[in-house]
Amino acid sequence: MANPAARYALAQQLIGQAGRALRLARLEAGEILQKTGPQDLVTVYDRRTEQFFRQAIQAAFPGDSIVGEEYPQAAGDGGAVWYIDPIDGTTNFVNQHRNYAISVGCYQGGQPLFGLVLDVERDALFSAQAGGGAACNGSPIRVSGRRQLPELLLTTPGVPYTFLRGHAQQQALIRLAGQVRAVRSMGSVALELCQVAAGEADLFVAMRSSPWDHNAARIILQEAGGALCTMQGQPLPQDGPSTTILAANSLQTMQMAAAFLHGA
Ligand code: 2AM
Ligand code: CA
Repeated sequence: MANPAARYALAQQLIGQAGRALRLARLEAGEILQKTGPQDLVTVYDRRTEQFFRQAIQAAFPGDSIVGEEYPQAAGDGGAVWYIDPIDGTTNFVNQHRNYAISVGCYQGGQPLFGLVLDVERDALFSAQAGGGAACNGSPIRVSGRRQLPELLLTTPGVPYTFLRGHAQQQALIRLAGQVRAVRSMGSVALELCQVAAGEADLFVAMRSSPWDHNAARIILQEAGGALCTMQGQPLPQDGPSTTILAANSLQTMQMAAAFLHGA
């Protein structure tokens, strides 16, 4: 069995160090690169931060696997699996220097061990260990108790993908946007899921999210009392390619939203 406490302590130490370094970062023009186009950026800081985590984790736990956004998976030999997004919300990092996160999730044998999401510029560390509830900077957090559609705040990280591009739920999502209290978009899967966990948002939809984007925050959301699934109502896979997400402040709200999206 893994040693969750030692891994959790290492993750806390590394995320603190990496956050301090990113707060000091001042991007130069040549340090911003396009991955697939102008809406898909990577910076030298994404790569440097992920290498920092990889080297420290591999040194401490050589049997662990690491799944990160910027480098190919490092396959271990049966230890824990780490999901690392060195910067979630890279576009915000580039244009705002705020509203971006470092996301570190750790699993063993398909079971969650812990999740850490650092809102870097607010220095707000969202955390959860399996079965231990969720916290922000050590203070417990909890989902909201809102249940009625007209009182819900909906967030979505990618407005064009959610509302503008054609997909099976597009029209239903546009109708949903017209019935909830408000729609917000911060542009970070991890931070928006943590907003639901903290009761600051009630419903979340994403048309694409990768394991490193959501595997830390999903533990935090579930420990805070929330629920999540794919847009098709299936359990969110731990691995694999990009997926849709429907997340909510409770199972009840999630089921209500799923029924709305599928015309029930
Ligand atoms: P990133 O900043 O780590 O790239 C912005 O819409 C949100 O969606 C961010 O959390 C962003 O993560 C994520 N995202 C951006 N491109 C993505 C893609 N191709 N697949 C999955 N998630 C993506
Ligand atoms: Ca990223």
